[in-house]
Amino acid sequence: MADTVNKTLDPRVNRRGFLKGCTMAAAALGLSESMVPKMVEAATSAQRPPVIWLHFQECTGCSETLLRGAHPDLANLILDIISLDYHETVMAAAGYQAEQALHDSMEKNAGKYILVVEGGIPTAENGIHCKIAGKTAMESLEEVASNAAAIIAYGTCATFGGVQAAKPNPTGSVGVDKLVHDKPIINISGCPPNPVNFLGTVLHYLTFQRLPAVDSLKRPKFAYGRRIHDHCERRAHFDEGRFVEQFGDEYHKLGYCLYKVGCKGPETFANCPVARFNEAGVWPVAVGHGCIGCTEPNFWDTMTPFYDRIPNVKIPGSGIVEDADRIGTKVLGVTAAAVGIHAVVGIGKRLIKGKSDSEG
Ligand code: FSX
Ligand code: SF4
Ligand code: F3S
Repeated sequence: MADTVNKTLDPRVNRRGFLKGCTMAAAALGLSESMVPKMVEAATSAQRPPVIWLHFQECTGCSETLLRGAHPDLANLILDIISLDYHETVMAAAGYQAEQALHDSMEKNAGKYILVVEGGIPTAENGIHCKIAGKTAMESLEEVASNAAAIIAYGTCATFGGVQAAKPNPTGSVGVDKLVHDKPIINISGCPPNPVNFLGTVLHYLTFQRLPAVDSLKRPKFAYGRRIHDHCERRAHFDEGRFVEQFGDEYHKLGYCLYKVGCKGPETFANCPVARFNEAGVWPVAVGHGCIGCTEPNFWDTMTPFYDRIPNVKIPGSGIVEDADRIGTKVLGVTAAAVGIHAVVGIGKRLIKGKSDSEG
């Protein structure tokens, strides 16, 4: 069945992409240069972990972001290091055949498979708002989670309920950890989440045989340990009081800080400014839109209105650097992080070059 799933996807996986993906994940994990070969070794092991991927209440943007063509190397790397036994939106099988695949994998890999959950789980009225193959999402989750080795809740819907949980949450949507209490669970939030964080989590699991360290919301610290605002490329503008007053104004064109047009970066924990999205290396703030806080619980309620500024964040005097030393330290911190990730990408390029040289 893993082959069936993989055959439906772009087969363009190659050594260059493989090393590049491992290097990106190592950089995201904050690992030193010496760990990259160990991760590559773990990723190329013959023992690919079986993965069962369930979909509940969601828009499927999480899978789309992970599998679509902007970064085929990344998608293929993920599909190369795991054995994707069941994934409703990409598997070729349907109906009873698909159900059989699910049960075969659960039986064969009992206690060993990773369960990935995408989407919120409706609990109101005994969960009737989402049914697949005659079972409610609550029943499917309970059944498949019971024999999982670990669970990755992928996306803000699976981690915190997501858009369906916005007030008044008519279906009683919740994240996985509200229903499953006896398994290791990691929350990779974001609407959608960054595939680099999924890859980093899986590679960490393969390399160290355990999930990475998490914060109080079960999010991996390597990805959610810092506020967006603390490593944003527009932070120097914030510190010096240079703000976009409205979208399209001259300050917007100059790339000033988006705080006044609603950026929620000061209250949002994620690595978007460093991990970025797609091969183009962009993220919301880089293309001129504020962060809407999509990695935080209940952001549809707590971060709205999206275009209003967050109250109670101190805005420095316009154009005045109040504390040059403090600001200099912060800017240096951002720069150091950026230099760090580029340095590790450079290591990857050297590894690729070394491999090519030795092959050729
Ligand atoms: Fe939710 Fe994912 Fe947002 Fe969409 O499946 S996190 S609505 S991007 O797709 O679950
Ligand atoms: Fe960046 Fe937003 Fe913070 Fe401004 S408010 S520095 S745009 S994260
Ligand atoms: Fe989401 Fe903000 Fe990143 S909206 S994608 S956490 S910049």
